[in-house]
Amino acid sequence: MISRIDLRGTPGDPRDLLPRAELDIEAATAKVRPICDDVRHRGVEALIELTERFDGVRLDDIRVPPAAIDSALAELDPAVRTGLEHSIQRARKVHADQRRTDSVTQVVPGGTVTERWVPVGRVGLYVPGGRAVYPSSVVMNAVPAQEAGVGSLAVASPPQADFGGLPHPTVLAACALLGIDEVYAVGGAQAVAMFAYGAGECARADMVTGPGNIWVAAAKRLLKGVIGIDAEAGPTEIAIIADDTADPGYVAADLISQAEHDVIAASVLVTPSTELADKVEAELAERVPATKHSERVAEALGGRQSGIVLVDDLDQGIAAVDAYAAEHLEIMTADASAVAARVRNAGAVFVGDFAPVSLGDYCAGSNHVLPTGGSAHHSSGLSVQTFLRGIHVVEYDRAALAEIAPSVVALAEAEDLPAHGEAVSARVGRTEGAAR
Ligand code: HSO
Ligand code: ZN
Repeated sequence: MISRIDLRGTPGDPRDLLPRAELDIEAATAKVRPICDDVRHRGVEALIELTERFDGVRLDDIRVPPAAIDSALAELDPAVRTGLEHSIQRARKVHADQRRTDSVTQVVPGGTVTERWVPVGRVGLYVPGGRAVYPSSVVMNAVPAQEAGVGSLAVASPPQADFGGLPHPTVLAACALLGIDEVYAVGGAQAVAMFAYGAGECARADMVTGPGNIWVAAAKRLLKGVIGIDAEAGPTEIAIIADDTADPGYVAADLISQAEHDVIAASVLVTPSTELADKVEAELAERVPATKHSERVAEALGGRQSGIVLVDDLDQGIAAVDAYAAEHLEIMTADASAVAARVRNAGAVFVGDFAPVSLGDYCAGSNHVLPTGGSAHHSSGLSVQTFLRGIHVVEYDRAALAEIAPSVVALAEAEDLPAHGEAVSARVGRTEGAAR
């Protein structure tokens, strides 16, 4: 059911040989454009109409009453509440350590550059509804924003007819635990437009983050520039590099765990051991039919985006996972920490037998919003840094400016921008280009 890709004896860049699905967001942007324009021009009225059309719920008001958020928490299953509390506590611990202190560099006597880290003012957090209701993603988006010091944080999530026209109650309860009381019952592309342009009570935001379906991704791509966005999230991925010391039951369980998200989720095992590959296949054959979402899992594992990749040795295996740049990479080899230290490209790395991806999805303290589709080659997951801007503050006195003036003037002249040089000469007197 899962295919095999044999890289043995084929040195070189394996990037094109590795399985990966592609999502066509471009095609969706044409459909999303009129929706965004409508929200821009007609505000709340448009949001109410679009919500009725797409979610089948007629809203009186887009804002979720704070009392509904409180009662969702009061009615939450205590075990889920404890789980969310653990998730929040651990994520806070890790993300608090990511806060940045300003750096002050004295470039020369009388000349300093300070890098001042300033949080984004207002952030809109999108939380999907429907099949993929992830209160854990509320935690993973809200905690870094809060730890960065974002002053205003609002959530949008589609209303659900089954829940009295409110967003999913566990999402509301997560908001309550995180201290978020500004929640809108709006979903899809129209929610992104609401944050980008503002509508009624919802003031425009500086940035929108959070997962979503293809329409949400298309709206983010379209409105990027009007509003800041996080990275575009594609289908989830797990890659596992494992040798013959790995437990095939653990490997199979973890491949299944991420395949459970979506029929287009990717589960990839990279191994130099055909024996392990055989054992993992046998485990999959046993476990897949028994798992709750077996059809979805079987389709994901059988898709061309998933596979077992055979390599000559761990060196080639590391080269392969580096080329793939998985959202999540598990390492189940002898001396897993040493192998982990050699990995260059991955959204997050999970080391050894007792750090499965699902720990990271909920309660490791790490963030689960991670780069997909190979973007781990150049990007990182969500963090406090995502919600900060570094502002350079430049302070020079007259003597420090005079000292460097010839260089500024020379560079300005070289670029045929003499007025740039004159702005310096006006302060410190005429200079003759770089002399020393
Ligand atoms: N594995 C997903 C996150 C998630 N898992 C949410 C369960 N809930 C993408 O990193
Ligand atoms: Zn997951």
